[in-house]
Amino acid sequence: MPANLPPQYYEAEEVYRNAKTPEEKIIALKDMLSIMPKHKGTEKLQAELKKKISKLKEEKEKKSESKSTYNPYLIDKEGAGQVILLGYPNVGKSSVVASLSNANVEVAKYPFTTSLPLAGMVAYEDIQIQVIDTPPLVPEDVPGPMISAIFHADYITIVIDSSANNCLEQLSEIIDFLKKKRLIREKIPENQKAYLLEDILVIATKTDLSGGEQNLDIIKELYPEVEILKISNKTGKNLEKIPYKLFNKLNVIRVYSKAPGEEPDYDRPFILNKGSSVLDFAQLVHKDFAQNLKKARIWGSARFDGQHVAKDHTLEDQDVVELHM
Ligand SMILES: Nc1nc2c(ncn2[C@@H]2O[C@H](COP(=O)(O)OP(=O)(O)OP(=O)(O)O)[C@@H](O)[C@H]2O)c(=O)[nH]1
Ligand SMILES: [Mg+2]
Repeated sequence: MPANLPPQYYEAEEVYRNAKTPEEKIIALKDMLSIMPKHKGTEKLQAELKKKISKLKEEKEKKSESKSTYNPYLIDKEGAGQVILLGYPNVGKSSVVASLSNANVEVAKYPFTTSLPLAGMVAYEDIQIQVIDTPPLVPEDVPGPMISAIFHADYITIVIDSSANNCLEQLSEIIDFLKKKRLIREKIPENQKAYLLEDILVIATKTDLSGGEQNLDIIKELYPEVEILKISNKTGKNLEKIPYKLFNKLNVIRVYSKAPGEEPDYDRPFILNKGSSVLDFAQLVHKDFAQNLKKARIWGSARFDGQHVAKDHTLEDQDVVELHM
């Protein structure tokens, strides 16, 4: 029986052939699999693709376990989430990380100052967000390990220099690059990491210099869906807004645990994905809790404090939860 594959299948196959990293290959293979019509004629091909995906996943795991293939671009996650800053040379990526954290990043007048990614911890209320300063992104020549680092992060932020003549290009080229890598998409496929264009926060630096307003007006016209935060590392304008914006974009909530008869433990918020349930929280606290969970009480988003809730109750940011085994 002929497979009768649609043209989108061959587009995804092309992406697969050009992929440099296992992450990109897995995405392309998953696309091929979801595009492929499911019938007798494609069964063999489906099985082949699934086998390739699991082999790539295995390879990736082995690689991350072995120290010999240590990739300095892949930074272990810490805090409530990992945000990677992407941008052209000299736009002020390192300056943003320096402004917001204690990280020892290098800032200089000339381009290509940063040669390897470096993490800074940025405080937002009672949590820390990990923000990664990166070497400049030149879309036509991005090293494989950097691509892996972009896939590894929980969220992407594009940094542009509002005062630069090529300000528009700084944004459009990176958006096109991320689209090519299937990281910006029009629809997010199930079980795949990708972002809608309107999810992306753009940080426009150097708004203390002239020419920026005009550049950003053009960008707003061409990319009305993109959120642009205008900042200045020099005057400090709007820097204080960044931590909250990033927290929001990470789509996580903070939940505090409370033992029966005791005060809540506000020192150690648990971080969960938005939409998580009481059971998800119990699993994070301890797997025994999850297995033996009888009931839970919550303070915060519930209608009244100490309300009894079911295991599937959806938690909100800053809820306090008391688990009963
Ligand atoms: N006036 C002004 N200068 C800035 C601002 N942000 C950064 N700069 C300057 O721009 C230059 C480049 O800043 P960096 O933070 O090193 O830029 P980068 O994007 O990390 O550069 P690479 O590591 O080379 O990619 C430095 O001279 C900074 O002082 C800003 O908001 N206003
Ligand atoms: Mg830098």
